[in-house]
Amino acid sequence: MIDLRSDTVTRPTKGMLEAMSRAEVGDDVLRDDPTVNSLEERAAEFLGQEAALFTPSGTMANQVALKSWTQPSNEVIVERWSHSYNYEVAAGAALSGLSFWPIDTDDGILTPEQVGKAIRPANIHLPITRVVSIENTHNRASGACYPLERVRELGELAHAHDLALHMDGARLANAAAATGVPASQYGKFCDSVTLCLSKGLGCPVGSVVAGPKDFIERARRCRKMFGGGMRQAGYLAAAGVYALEHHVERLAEDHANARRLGEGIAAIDGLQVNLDRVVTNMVYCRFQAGPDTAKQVMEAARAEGVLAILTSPDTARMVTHLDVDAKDIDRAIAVFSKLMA
Ligand code: TLP
Repeated sequence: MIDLRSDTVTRPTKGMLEAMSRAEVGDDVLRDDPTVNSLEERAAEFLGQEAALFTPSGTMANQVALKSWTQPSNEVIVERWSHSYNYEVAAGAALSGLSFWPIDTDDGILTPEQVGKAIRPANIHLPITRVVSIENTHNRASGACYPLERVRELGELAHAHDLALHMDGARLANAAAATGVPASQYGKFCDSVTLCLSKGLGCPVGSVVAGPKDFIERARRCRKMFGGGMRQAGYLAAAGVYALEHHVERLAEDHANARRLGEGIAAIDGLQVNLDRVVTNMVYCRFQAGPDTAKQVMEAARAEGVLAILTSPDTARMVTHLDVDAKDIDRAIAVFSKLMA
């Protein structure tokens, strides 16, 4: 199978499994797990923050961050198609009593002007804006990256209004690889940052959320409340430590494969790819003939061993990762080419 549905589908490599099986562990709820502690220290440094917390998922990392910055009835400014607003089962509303102010963009990237207009004025009728949440890379915007300067501007704006700037950095390592800006530089302008270890970095499980020490203390309590206090989690954290050491540099390969895939797919009649938007490890491809063709071709591709997902009735997303190589990409292009002919 050539599985391009997501970069979450990877299996741990032999080296990673060995590191996991050798891990020294303890009870992490009691703060006794040396491998978790080591991962949290390294992740904090990687993300340019004082401290970090290991969580089972990216969703929990985002939700723990939102809860740690807010009180019920506060508001969070987000991009319309952001993950934390669309794909986390309305957890911000359900678990933290938050409302969201979604902003429409063409490219997933918020501007200070848009955010400035969305901040609520002081008025007894209105919720209090508390957080601006940005996504880097932006999943639904084809893996778009924030320019560092934009993050700096948004940080300044947020702080001038006493708001926290949160970055959903599920794929921040991809943004760093694509822009050449270290993740820690992005992190410097944010109050909190998440990073998924189980996406491009290839771990079976896990994310981190990073921020100032007092924020992480609150986040630790929120994680416990959400049921994310884990015990001998060092076996999982060891995969994260391994990934930070071995799987960051190689993300450039995934980006080169995405470009190869995008160019191959764009050359097929009836399939449309905006190549300007293929900047990290994602390719969004529109079936010009519409949803019926999209569905049929996707089913036929599955039968030929190539998996992708439809993110809307006529558009497929394909994501490259460490379990697909250039040969797999060529095979996927050949399959779509044949099926579209
Ligand atoms: N994204 C998944 C799906 O949920 C859509 C994927 O296949 O891309 N932030 C961003 C930007 C994400 O893309 C995701 C997962 C998360 C957070 C949540 O991570 P998990 O799945 O670990 O809860």
